[in-house]
Amino acid sequence: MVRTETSTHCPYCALQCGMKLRPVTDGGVVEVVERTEFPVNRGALCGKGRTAPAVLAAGVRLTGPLVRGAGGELAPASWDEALERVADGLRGTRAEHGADAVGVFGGGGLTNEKAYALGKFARVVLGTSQIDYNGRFCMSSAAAAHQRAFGLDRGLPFPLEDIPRTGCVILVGSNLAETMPPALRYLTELRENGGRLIVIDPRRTRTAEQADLHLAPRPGTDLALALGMLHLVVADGRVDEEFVRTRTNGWDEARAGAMAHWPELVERLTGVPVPQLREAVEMFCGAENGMVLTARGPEQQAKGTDTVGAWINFCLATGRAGRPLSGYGCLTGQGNGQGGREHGQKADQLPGYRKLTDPAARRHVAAVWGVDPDTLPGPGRSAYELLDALGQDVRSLLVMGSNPVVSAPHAGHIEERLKSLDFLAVADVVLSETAALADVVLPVTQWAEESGTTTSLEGRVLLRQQAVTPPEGVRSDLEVLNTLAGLLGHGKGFPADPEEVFDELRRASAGGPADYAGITYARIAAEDGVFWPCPDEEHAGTPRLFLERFATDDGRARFVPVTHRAAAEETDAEYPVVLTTGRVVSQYQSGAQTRRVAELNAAAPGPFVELHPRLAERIGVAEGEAVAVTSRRGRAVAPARITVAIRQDTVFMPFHWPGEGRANTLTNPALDPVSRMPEFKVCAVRVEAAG
Ligand SMILES: Nc1nc2c(c(=O)[nH]1)N[C@H]1C(S)=C(S)[C@@H](COP(=O)(O)OP(=O)(O)OC[C@H]3O[C@@H](n4cnc5c(=O)[nH]c(N)nc54)[C@H](O)[C@@H]3O)O[C@H]1N2
Ligand SMILES: Nc1nc2c(c(=O)[nH]1)N[C@H]1C(S)=C(S)[C@@H](COP(=O)(O)OP(=O)(O)OC[C@H]3O[C@@H](n4cnc5c(=O)[nH]c(N)nc54)[C@H](O)[C@@H]3O)O[C@H]1N2
Ligand code: SF4
Ligand SMILES: [Mo]
Repeated sequence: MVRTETSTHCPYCALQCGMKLRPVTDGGVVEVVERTEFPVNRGALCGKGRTAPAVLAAGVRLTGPLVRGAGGELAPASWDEALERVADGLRGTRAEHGADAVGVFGGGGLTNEKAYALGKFARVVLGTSQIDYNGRFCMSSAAAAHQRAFGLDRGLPFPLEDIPRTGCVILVGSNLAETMPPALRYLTELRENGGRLIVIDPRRTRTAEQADLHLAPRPGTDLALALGMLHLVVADGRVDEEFVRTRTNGWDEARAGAMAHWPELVERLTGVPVPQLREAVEMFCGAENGMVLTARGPEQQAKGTDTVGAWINFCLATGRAGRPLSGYGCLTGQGNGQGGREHGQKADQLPGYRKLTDPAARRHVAAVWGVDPDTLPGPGRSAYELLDALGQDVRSLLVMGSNPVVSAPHAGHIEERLKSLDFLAVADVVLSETAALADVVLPVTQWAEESGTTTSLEGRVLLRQQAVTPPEGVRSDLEVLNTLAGLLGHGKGFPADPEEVFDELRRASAGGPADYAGITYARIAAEDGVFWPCPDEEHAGTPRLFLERFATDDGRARFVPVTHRAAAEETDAEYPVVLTTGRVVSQYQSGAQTRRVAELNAAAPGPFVELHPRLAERIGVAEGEAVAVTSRRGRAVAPARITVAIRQDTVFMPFHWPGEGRANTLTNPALDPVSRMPEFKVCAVRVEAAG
């Protein structure tokens, strides 16, 4: 047997590490082999990437459709029966309650082709405005702030390889060492080159341990912190006046906002001592150039957009933007977190990062789709608002690529809303907690079993190539949409072949902000990825943005005036502790995939509550003992993990598990007014010994 290796990328996070897959049996079993020539990770992988093939195995993944029978149990069914049931369910709702009573919930892990096809399916076949996706819970605040300031949202405006060559990096609320381990190398190299690293995180994480300076603010106070640092920049005369004058608009108003946040006030709000604020400003401004990178810490707040805006203001005022080796960037999270937010599964969006409300965009995309622009619905609800409307305004739902029972804020409530639906269909690779509630479960192919493109956190469009034949009984998401479209009267326009979909996506995106027109499968394979925008096949792609001009009408970046405000839920006598949430290295997201991998479960077997020894002593729990965490929305119980690495007023829970230790039972669905991002990173809780 010929053992050929196939080059592809990891199914999980936005780093999209390159890897090769090598067959180990004739039966479709593969192992991961290093792909050292791929520049981003140079062969390095974290445990999740290394063990990803475990989820390909029968017994772990779904191998046939399931349909809920009269007795209420999910039972095996044929594909014909399952898809007929889905078509009937969606058609029935539409006939009875109108097109907007049918909802679609997508995911940032879907390939560009799938995200594109899903958005088109919703608008053209279902005629519904009610589509959104889990990326709303991810980087939407940074995306909104990017748009506001730069006129364009690409997470990183420069490739990762620039990081080690800048002078100073401020990393805000990113635990890169656990969430993108191979990328830690860029920070290590930065420091080896003499660059400085500042980490801002309420916890002394493995990432914070690498820093020259670690600031540990109270969760939810990043906006004040950024404004306080900008205040010092102004007070110390460190504003880059020339840059502000020639490349930006709106400085006077932004400056006024910062001046209102004097250091002592900021110390009081954040808990970060004034000397540390000064040290951070001196370190950053003392370097020749610098970058500010944010992740979910400051973004997943009900003021996430303004918070990122404040960091962008800080970069603009110091002239650390739109120049080589300087800039603001967001570390996007999901495998296709970047591409998934560009091609139309977002409530207000058309492919190519076009706006659904823009008549020219509607005309362009409608022409590619062969429909009348007037038939395209308008913008729909954001992810949480959509989930919150289930069983009421939205009565049927198709989920593709998300597990909201575990990952949505106020998850107990969302679980009830899902149960109250007239009809729920879930396409997934495993029987997730959300799939377990469905009327129909559609088992779909996974990364190694299909081809498709993803766009990494760098804006680099990558190709995952099929390496194995999927098991019989499993179909791709594109095949599912193709058949459903046919059953619902659209026999054309939904090809199942990914490259055919990509070619259409190229045309649909042409001329838009995220222009993929010049990117082909062949080019990606030959060039280790192509950075968008890439308007034609002769164009080399765009690794670095904004060096000449920003993507606004006049080419200038826009300062946005922002002022600090409190978290949506403040601590009080009844709920005196702050809960924040996040990730551990060995589990991914809702855990639907990684909780099924023995090696990862051994490393991270279950939920926990991280708390400071003082707090543990106060409530009388010892290491490993059960802690009850109660918020206004519910109660969760998990073992104590006691560490001095966290603030005394804060507890941390990872959100990867369902059941009693589900962090999202507690979280607050208060939404950012611009991005509609829920406040995953701050809510008020009470902690007690549960014994
Ligand atoms: N192992 C693993 N890796 C992943 C994922 C995963 O689930 N598991 N998911 C992927 C995805 S989709 C994403 S979005 C990324 C997320 O990547 P990160 O953003 O790095 O992950 P988080 O753990 O959510 O949050 C990062 C840090 O924010 C801190 N934080 C909490 N509250 C605040 C606050 O108010 N202010 C500040 N400044 N910091 C705060 C937390 O203590 C935490 O250390 O990871 C990707 N990679
Ligand atoms: N408390 C708290 N909650 C959070 C966060 C937090 O920091 N704190 N972070 C938020 C963030 S940043 C994110 S990104 C969300 C993520 O939360 P989820 O949206 O739940 O993300 P996943 O667990 O990745 O869910 C993806 C689902 O799709 C399936 N799947 C994978 N690939 C495919 C495919 O190609 N096709 C189909 N049909 N299915 C597929 C997987 O098996 C899994 O069941 O969670 C959010 N929730
Ligand atoms: S860092 Fe992300 S892309 Fe790389 S192997 Fe780990 S999960 Fe996969
Ligand atoms: Mo995410």
